[in-house]
Amino acid sequence: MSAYSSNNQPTLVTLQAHILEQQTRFPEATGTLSWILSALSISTKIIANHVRRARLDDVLGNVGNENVQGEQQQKLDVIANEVLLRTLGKREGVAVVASEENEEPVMLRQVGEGKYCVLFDPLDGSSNLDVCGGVGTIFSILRYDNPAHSENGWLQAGAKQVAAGYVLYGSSTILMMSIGLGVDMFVLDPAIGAFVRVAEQLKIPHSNKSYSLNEGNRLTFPAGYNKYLDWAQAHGYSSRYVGAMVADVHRILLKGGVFMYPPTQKAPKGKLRLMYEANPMAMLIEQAGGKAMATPQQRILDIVPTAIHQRVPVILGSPNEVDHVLAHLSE
Ligand code: AHM
Ligand code: MG
Repeated sequence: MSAYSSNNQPTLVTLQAHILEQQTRFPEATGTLSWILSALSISTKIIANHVRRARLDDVLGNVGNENVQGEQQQKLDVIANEVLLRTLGKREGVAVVASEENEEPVMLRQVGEGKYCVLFDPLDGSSNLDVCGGVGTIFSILRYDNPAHSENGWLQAGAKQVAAGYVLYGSSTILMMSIGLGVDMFVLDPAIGAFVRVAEQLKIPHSNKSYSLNEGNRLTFPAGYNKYLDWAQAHGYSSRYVGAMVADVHRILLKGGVFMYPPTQKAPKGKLRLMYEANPMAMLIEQAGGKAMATPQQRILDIVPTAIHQRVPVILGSPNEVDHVLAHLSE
């Protein structure tokens, strides 16, 4: 079904129109959040353009610096980060921005002058860039308008996110977003320069015999993960792993299955970052009817962070598939 010509969807809905439509459901809304979402949309269109042109513009490869996580910064990590900082910096409602690429959150306005904290991973999976693989931007928005928020006020549990989403720069540019009213999907139409809504209220399949994790780390996984993998392989499961969270989670959200990044010897707390990778993905997955856990007892969205770049183990996806993993971890 085309986004432009459906019988039950006579009007074309762009992301902009969708955001304004959802804003009307909150009579007290001032439009500040909508304005921030629109800045994110513009940023990701600019980043999409850089990603498409990366080899032509000779911006592939490392900058030669390490970010705060001790990882090599790619040139496009830096470009994408600057695009987001510049676009969001101008939006009045933004009090704080925090990025995977910056050691400390950047205070733009005091409590009272800005209402929101915007956290992001500007270019997730950027090592995939050199081989033209899928990469993405992940974002999370928290309120920051309470006097209690003044010191490290961004350290809030993911359950408090007011919006979350990601953009996948793949064979097409896809934006997935939730403001707590389900998950909606948009595709960037390069001909008109706008994200066009292609699906509303997306639901993740309950089951799918598919798992996604870096099996190369298997020798140092906690035993329960290996028991799960033995069980899954004996039961005809397929393995799919791109190595870019946005691309891997996008497939799980649409087709079902389970995505995991377990603790390893190299990353004993897991590799993925809680506040701008795991939390936004967990919100989308739960809003689509899935599950997102750090351990059998710990829902990701309930974790109260103690540091902006904190890491967390991740098990998320179809409810039945997450349950299979948790059962093996609990044995
Ligand atoms: P990055 O934010 O530095 O790009 O790292 C995060 C990425 C995720 O996209 C992906 O799930 C994971 O790292 C892959 O890690 P590994 O190469 O260890 O499998
Ligand atoms: Mg990342």
